[in-house]
Amino acid sequence: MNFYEELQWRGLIKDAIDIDTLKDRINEPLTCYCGFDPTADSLHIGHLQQIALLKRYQKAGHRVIALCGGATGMIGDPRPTTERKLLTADQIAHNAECIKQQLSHFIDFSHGAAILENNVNWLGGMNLIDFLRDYGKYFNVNYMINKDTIARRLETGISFTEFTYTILQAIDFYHLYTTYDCILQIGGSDQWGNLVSGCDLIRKMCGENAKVYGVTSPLITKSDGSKFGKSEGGNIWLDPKRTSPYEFYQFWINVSDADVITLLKRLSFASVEEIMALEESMNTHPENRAAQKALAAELTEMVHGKDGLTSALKISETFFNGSFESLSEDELNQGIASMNTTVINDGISLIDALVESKIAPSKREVRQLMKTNSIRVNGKVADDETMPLTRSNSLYGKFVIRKGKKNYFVLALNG
Ligand code: 485
Repeated sequence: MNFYEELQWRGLIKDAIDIDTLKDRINEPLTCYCGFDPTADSLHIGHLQQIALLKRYQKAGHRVIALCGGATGMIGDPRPTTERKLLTADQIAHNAECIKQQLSHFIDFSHGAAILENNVNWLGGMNLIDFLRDYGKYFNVNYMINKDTIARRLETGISFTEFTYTILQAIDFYHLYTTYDCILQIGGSDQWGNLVSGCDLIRKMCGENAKVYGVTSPLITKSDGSKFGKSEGGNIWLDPKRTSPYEFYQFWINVSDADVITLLKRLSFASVEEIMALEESMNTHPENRAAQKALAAELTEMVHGKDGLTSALKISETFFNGSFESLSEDELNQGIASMNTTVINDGISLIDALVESKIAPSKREVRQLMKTNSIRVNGKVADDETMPLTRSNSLYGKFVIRKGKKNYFVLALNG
């Protein structure tokens, strides 16, 4: 399998500009880029596929450019539904710093095999008259309003600000083409219109023979049609302060059998053979969840490092069947972040606490549950309903209650 065939096998090619030429050209070294707008202070798993793709290009011997949209972030790529709220210049500058940090965690920019750019460097100081004369002339408004991203906003309305966004992204491609001989832009399928704008602009400015390309990859969707990458609390972020390594690991461990192989192909660096073996194992022994475990371990290590993975595994193991005493306070907090917490008074008996916190509807129910060993307190089966919950038998002031196999709650001592 050559590089192009592998991208295809992995499902990483949706639409492409001039694919017939590119499928050979892509097997020789080239320079390519992908842009990220600093709309938040962290990237999320929706960005992971393009980050991994940049790494794939780099591994295949290509030079990659990660572009931080310090200027485009000030404008906002039109969303399908509504106008974006403008962020302040300070917010964008702060977010851009955070995102650049994150990108350098994934891609090694130190040896010239990769370049980190920010479009504020060429768009930031551009003069309005130059913009309109040098670039605006190449964009036909009739053509622009038929572009997908703009067409679907015509009903609800689109500001002139967002309307011009695609021109700015096109100028970026032109700039990177003339500065770094960058001939390929990649992005998710929602970027198709912007990739076309860029290639069109370069051909108009540099001549029809300019060999430039764009490749989109499909956005990740779930087999049941629901939105991918959101947990109940919102996005799954790459910043451990927003989504802990444990939560991140759990997200991937819980993907369905119907989705896991697609995700491995798209996001993992496991070889074709390794992924096929995991698929085989899923078909013969689905109960082992080997594919989910491999995916979760690889991505957690990629995003949170070896230590992040080690603690995610330890917390998962403890919550599944382990001894809670070995958890650090930070690990305990990662584990309980998404659980329902009730504050209780020091010294309250277990049975009163369970009823007051509505973990069980009545004392009778608590006794019933305890008879079948269905209540665990910090990992241990509870057999004494009168047990007082005090600081000395708590874990950092907390009690993790497990009811049945899967229902977890937290009781936290007051103060
Ligand atoms: O020259 C460029 C300037 C900005 C951009 C790209 C090239 C950013 C782009 N317009 C954009 O909005 N990208 C999204 C973002 O930044 O969050 C997402 C895309 C997704 C994928 C990802 O970035 O929605 O498909 O490309 C990397």
